[in-house]
Amino acid sequence: MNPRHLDSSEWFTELADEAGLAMSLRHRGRLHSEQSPYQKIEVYDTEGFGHLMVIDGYVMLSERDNFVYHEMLSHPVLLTHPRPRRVVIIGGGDCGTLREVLKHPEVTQVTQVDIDERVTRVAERFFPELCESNHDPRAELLFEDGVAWMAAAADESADVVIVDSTDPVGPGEGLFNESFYRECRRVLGAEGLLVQQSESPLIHLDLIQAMRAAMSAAGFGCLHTLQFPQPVYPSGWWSATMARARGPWPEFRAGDARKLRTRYYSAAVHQGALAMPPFFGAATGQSDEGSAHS
Ligand code: AG3
Repeated sequence: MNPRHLDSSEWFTELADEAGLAMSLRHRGRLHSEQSPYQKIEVYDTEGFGHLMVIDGYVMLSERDNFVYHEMLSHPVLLTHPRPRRVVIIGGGDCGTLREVLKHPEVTQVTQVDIDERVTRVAERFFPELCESNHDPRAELLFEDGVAWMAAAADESADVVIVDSTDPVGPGEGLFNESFYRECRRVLGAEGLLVQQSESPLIHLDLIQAMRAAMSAAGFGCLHTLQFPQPVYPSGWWSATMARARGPWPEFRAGDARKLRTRYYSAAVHQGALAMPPFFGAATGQSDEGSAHS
């Protein structure tokens, strides 16, 4: 069967207008739809990717492939920090990142700050496996504005900040600018590490450049973008950008990487993910050897 037109009662489509691109998943029905105080949250029962969460028309995660994104947002940065104890997650309300962070025995405290409690409640119902560690005594879930929370946090009170945000539109917009990064830099001190999901290296290169420029301007002198596949996001190719006040970039703890139970991440994948293609290096100045900065 090769339908010439996609019937919208059977297909969920995310439009990536900026690239003249659409991504569709066939589904058996919409399981949930609500307008929270902040955004529209939907869950579809897809044929090939299990449950699919969509916010304001943008795909957030699918049951089938979210492990790639959540592992790559968490493990590279945590294993680059020599001793990550205090971790802050901004966004991440589905709790998939939180679950990965809690796999690290050195972590003593994780504070997750998502503006929208409804995302977590919907995840508990439709993605229970992602929420299985939510009652870990090290985890604290706050439902507040992440920008305001960061501005009020004490100097040098976190070792790692993970920004698991939506796209830079709607409630996520304030998480992509210099003033937010400046607060992160203050809260992390000289040794701390920041990581943020940074969209597609192929179709959002301009956004990655702007984000890296804002991070540098905020005092993060040493940046590393890494890449991984994420089939349900537009283009299927995604990235995260790690930042630190200055070099040298620490060697990652490859021995500890080998002890983690993961499905995508490994020490070899970590190394490979840091090798960015020539067009990316030409646009950002990051070398493919994983040693350059902005
Ligand atoms: N964070 C969303 C990444 C951006 C997706 N963009 C898009 N579909 N256009 C996902 C949250 C998972 N914890």
